[in-house]
Amino acid sequence: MSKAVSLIGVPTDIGAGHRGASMGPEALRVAGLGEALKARGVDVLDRGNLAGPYNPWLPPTEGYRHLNEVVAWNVALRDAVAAELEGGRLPIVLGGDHCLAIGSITAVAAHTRKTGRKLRIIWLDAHADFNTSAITPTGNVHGMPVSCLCGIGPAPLVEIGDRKPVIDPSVVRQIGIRSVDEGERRLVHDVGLDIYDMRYIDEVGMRRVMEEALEGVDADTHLHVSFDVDFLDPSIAPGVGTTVKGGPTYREAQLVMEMIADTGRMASLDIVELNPAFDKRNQTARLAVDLVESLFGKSTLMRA
Ligand code: HAR
Ligand code: MN
Ligand code: MN
Ligand code: MN
Repeated sequence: MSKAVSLIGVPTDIGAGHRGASMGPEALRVAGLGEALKARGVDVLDRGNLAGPYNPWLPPTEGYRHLNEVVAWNVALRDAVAAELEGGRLPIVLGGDHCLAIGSITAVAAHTRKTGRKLRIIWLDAHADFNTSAITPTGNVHGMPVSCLCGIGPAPLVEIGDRKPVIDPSVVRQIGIRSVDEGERRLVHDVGLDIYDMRYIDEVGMRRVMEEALEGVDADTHLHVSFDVDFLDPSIAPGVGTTVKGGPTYREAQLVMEMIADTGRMASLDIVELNPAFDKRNQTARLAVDLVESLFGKSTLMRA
């Protein structure tokens, strides 16, 4: 794992159904993200926040809310993430809502093609984020980043990269899923998306889920982690706009992070959907920092 990281704040809730994820970057800083990583020996550069359009808070047009603004934020993020990867640093995107995974992963996918590495995306979320304008119940683009990356979506988002589609669905492993809309359910089935839903986690346990999700990750793999904080059970993580009950416990979430850290292959990370307007005393931000420490190798004991 690269021991040099860059924090990129992206203060927007442009793709969300509630205001407030725009405060996520600062909440993560206040919770001590940078200091926690430095304490682990990581070289941390905080690049500050990207700039982009304000949220006009309009209803959807043709199935999308704020499409032009979503594109503007994602183009800026794509270029910022690309610059960090080219400089040999591990970008940590401080969201912001999950529409930002479009820009982030677009840069990551291009980088893996340039460097001839394999891409694996671990998508930690309560939601599959595979809606389209035709099936979305809301028009919120934070419910659509995975479909857009897979080439299903509006032209300015599916053509944001060096290649269309930006990724093949086969590189994605979704973990923690427990809220999928009606049309979305059919679509993820049709494209064969690899989804470890909560029922499967209950049945086989998180250890086996992670072994399966990380299978084939090797020295040539760029592992991207897209961490939607609503992945976590709302009893421990209330600070998100779209809570869904029945999520992973504290220990299950820690095990996910520890097993990712054990691969040594994480090369980029999104932390998204943290919404301080819903949080209590910044506890969800502090939990996110705690989990990110594990992603960077913090563990109770030294292991063989
Ligand atoms: N599936 C619902 C929709 O499309 C809710 C999506 C919520 N997405 C996030 N990110 N919070 O996962 O509107
Ligand atoms: Mn690289
Ligand atoms: Mn999400
Ligand atoms: Mn979600």
